[in-house]
Amino acid sequence: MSLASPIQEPKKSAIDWRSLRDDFPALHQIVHGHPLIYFDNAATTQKPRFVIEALRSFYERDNANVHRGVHELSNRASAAYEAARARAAQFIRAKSADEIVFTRGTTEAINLVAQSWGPKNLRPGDRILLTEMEHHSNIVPWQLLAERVGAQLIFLPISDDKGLLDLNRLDEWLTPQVKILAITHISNSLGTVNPVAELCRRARRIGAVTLIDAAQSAGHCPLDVQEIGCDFLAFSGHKMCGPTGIGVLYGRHELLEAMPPYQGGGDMISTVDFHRSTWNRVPHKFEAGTPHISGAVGLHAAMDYLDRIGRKNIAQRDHELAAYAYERLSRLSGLRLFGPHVGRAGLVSFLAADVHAHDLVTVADQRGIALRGGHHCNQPLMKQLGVEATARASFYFYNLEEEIDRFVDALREIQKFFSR
Ligand code: 7TS
Repeated sequence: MSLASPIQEPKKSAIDWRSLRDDFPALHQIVHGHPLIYFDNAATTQKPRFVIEALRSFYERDNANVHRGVHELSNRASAAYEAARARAAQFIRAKSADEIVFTRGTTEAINLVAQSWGPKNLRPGDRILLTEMEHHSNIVPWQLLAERVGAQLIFLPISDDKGLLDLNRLDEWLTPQVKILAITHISNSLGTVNPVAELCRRARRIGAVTLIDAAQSAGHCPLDVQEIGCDFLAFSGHKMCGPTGIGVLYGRHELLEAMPPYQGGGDMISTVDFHRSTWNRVPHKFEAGTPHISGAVGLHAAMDYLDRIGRKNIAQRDHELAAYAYERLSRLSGLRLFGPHVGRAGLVSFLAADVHAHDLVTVADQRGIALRGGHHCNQPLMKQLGVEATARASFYFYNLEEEIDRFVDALREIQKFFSR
């Protein structure tokens, strides 16, 4: 499919996933003598020409700083930057563009909440509720906050290798001391899709604030912050066909309004005196210094690109690829698979007997297959699973079943080689 022919809500068969690959220049290359198979999409996705062209066009025509000039180029850059904000609001169905703060990515968005909302709202003895499957980016900012204010971190346990949260026991953790629940929507190691709307609903009942880490979901399924009922939501552009260095913090307006600035300088002020300053209105209060203007422009293009394919279709494609990979891998002997059997997001995490995850991905790389091996910034989760690392293949809509076949064949050969 090309972007010249936008598709609204096509049925499964209406999308020619193979021809979509033509939109991605990086997919068509030879690596170590083999056609590239890019299965590291949970780390970052490849970029379509549509996004690359948007960046090029911005730098060739409209490049200027935002919100300060009165000249034509500055006006164009400002308009493009604010259009991206409005598009991001629409993308996650926020009520207003003022609820969208541009950040460097998910990690910075979570740090912003922890450092700005946290100290004002947490007292010694209060609790921060996370889950055992969080990425370090949704653990370490809360550890820094807990140390600063004397709060305590607690973790919702996962069941077992299937990696589901035990909602029957949620009330044991959701006590009145819990002031914030911060959870991942999709686990980057297990592929678990958490029932975030249900979790937010239950947290709200005890008056806790909620934050959703949507790093792995924003580019993979429709997101509606009003339906989820969260207070904050964070995502990164680079994991959804957009550029690196740009991300979004969604925050409910009244919460953002009550929060102090995160960093000082640049456009976040209203007035500055030698000893005192006053703040710009939300969301500019949280955007100190020259922002990543081209990043916002590229993210805008990425959101348009994804919505022309349809995020429902992308979610379905993710499920198809993951189910196919899971089914093929589960027929190999000596393989331990992590995460849910069904309803998984588009990735598989596994360990092969006799082969360290790092060796496995190194040999796979020699066959042109890009996997990831390691703790995936989930060290506490790895400890819970009783492993040091896993190998991971993470898919996006441009991957094909035949790439999974080639990957499974390579895996079989690698197993044979290491078991000698
Ligand atoms: N949260 C989750 C669930 C993630 O998977 C990641 C990155 C982040 C937060 C951080 O995102 P960033 O854009 O701010 O860096 N996950 C991965 C991964 O799985 N492999 O490399 C990065």
